[in-house]
Amino acid sequence: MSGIRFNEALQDEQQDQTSGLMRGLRKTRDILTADIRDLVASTRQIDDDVMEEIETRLLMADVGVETTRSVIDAVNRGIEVGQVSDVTSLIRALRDELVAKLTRYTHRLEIDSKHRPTSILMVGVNGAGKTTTTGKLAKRFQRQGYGVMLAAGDTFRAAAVEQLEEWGRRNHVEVLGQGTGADSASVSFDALSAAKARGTDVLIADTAGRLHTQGGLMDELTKIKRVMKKVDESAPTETLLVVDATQGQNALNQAREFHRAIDLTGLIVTKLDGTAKGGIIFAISHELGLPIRFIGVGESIDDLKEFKPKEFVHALLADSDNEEP
Ligand SMILES: Nc1nc2c(ncn2[C@@H]2O[C@H](COP(=O)(O)OP(=O)(O)OP(=O)(O)O)[C@@H](O)[C@H]2O)c(=O)[nH]1
Ligand SMILES: [Mg+2]
Repeated sequence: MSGIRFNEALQDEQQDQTSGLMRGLRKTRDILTADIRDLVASTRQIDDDVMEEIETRLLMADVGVETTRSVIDAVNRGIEVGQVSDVTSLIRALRDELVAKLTRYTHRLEIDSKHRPTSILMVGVNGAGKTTTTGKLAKRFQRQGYGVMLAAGDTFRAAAVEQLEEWGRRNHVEVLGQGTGADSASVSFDALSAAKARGTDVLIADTAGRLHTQGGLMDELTKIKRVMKKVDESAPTETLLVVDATQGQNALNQAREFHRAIDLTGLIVTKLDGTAKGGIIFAISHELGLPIRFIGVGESIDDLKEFKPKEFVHALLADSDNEEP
């Protein structure tokens, strides 16, 4: 990215955050609220049929049974006491309830400059978006002024190391690796040692994709964590599961199993742009109680957004007739 574009990107970050989210969450929004005004207009009131339709849509968007039930109950109470009486107040009530479901999960990923490096271990199934998200995160931290180093811990897939190294060369981010076939734990150990010795702010370690059902490969992640602790007892600072939102309920299973096996500290949910089931965010948060750190809403670098419940919900439930989210 050129210097000028870089500056523009910084200036436009807030705007991008909003418009990128709107674009990225379009498919889910279409299911949830695209024609909600028509729906209410056809019955001229917010009655049981309207609420049932909204309930169905929340379920279709994979929000999850419990969360949907609780949101619908709360909105129904609003209708009873007259707080919800038209489409605008209906959308507002839905938003408030949905935001409330997520606000427990808002902790930001903090970089502690007094304790270098903050180490981030990226894990997840094949193709979830670990490597591209590692790159996007590295750029993000660099923009914020932090020194970043990457560990090419996917030593399994042919060309994975070269892929990351090439990316690092183009983006001026140092990548430490030992080539395909090397021991991933040893790569992470060496990279963390180097980052610590040099006082680098952030080390991000990529890993090979694996299924949560592959016991041996899950053990390898435990080993990676163990050897990182030999360098720094508190490492890895973050163990982030990258899940692909288009996998719906399967993403939820992965989150559950990875958390059980290796104690996650948070999640990154990618490819929300490719699914109408963006509600999976609610189900994952509800069930795991883990913070969602970032969300991916597209393939470009700016499409990795910090997860902010209010912005997220507003982008899902835009009241298109009269406002920006
Ligand atoms: N549309 C969209 N595509 C994404 C997003 N995040 C990642 N991708 C794409 O998903 C594909 C797989 O990404 P990778 O980063 O290679 O996934 P990975 O988890 O490293 O895969 P393995 O190393 O094979 O396990 C790439 O084509 C990415 O561009 C996103 O938020 N939206
Ligand atoms: Mg990868």
